[in-house]
Amino acid sequence: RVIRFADETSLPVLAALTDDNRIYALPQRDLMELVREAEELGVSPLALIEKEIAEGAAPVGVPLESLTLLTPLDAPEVWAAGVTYERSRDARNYEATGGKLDVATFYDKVYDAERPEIFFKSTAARTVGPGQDVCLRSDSSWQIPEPELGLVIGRNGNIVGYTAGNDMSCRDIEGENPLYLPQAKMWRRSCSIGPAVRLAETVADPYRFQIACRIYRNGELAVEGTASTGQLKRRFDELVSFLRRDNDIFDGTVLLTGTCIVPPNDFTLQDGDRIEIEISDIGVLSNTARKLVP
Ligand code: DO4
Ligand code: MG
Repeated sequence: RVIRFADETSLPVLAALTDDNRIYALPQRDLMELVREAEELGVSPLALIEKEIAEGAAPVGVPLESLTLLTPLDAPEVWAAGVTYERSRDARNYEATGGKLDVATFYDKVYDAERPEIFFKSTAARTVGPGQDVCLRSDSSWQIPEPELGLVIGRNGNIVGYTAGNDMSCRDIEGENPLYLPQAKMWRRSCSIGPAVRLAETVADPYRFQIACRIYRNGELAVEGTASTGQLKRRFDELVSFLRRDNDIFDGTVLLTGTCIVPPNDFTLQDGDRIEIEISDIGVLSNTARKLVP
């Protein structure tokens, strides 16, 4: 895995995190620089990291928990796919129809259509990393986190790695009118990614990631859900290919792949709730929800 942390002068340091939790500071400034360098050398990113470690990359002498982790990369853009799991389709139908689950909607249509739903979710400036606050909108009273697997993509559409992401969402704004989707999805600090990027070449089967979401209120577990990327309706390369149709993407773009865990319909996030999103082989992304202070 690859992480970034802040050094004592608050500058970002790129580091490799081994499965037995050893950490090595890498000379590259960020993940995509490492990927480009590996391309130029004709080796894989993992092979380049192994070479750096063999040639003396500095071991970081403190445990992971005591580092100030940053977003694992400055994703220039974060896009998101929607209604890619049955659970998301059913939750959206509930919002849009006031609970009349037998009514067919555009969510049913998009779930079955050839073209997936893909929307613009965030920019680097709106995206936070592990341990940072995500914001709650002041004009919504039905807000949830959406735990999602994120694909880290290179400019040519190659999947470099996988991370965890939170597509914070306002169910009331989206349910009122689908044209309000951008407002239901994008505001200050409405997206988080991290804590690490698992290099794609180290993943045998990306349809076997286990995803868990836990929400703590006043230190007590209030909501818990689990799912697997095996339940995804689409293929990851299919989502990437639609994102790239007649579109330029930048190195390090993140594509969130949709949520498969939705809290109960009577749940809304409150100021101070701590959200944990755990994805197997990636790690735990933890953020606290905070009301926006103008
Ligand atoms: O249709 C709206 C958004 C869907 C979404 O974000 C998801 O399924 O994760
Ligand atoms: Mg989503």
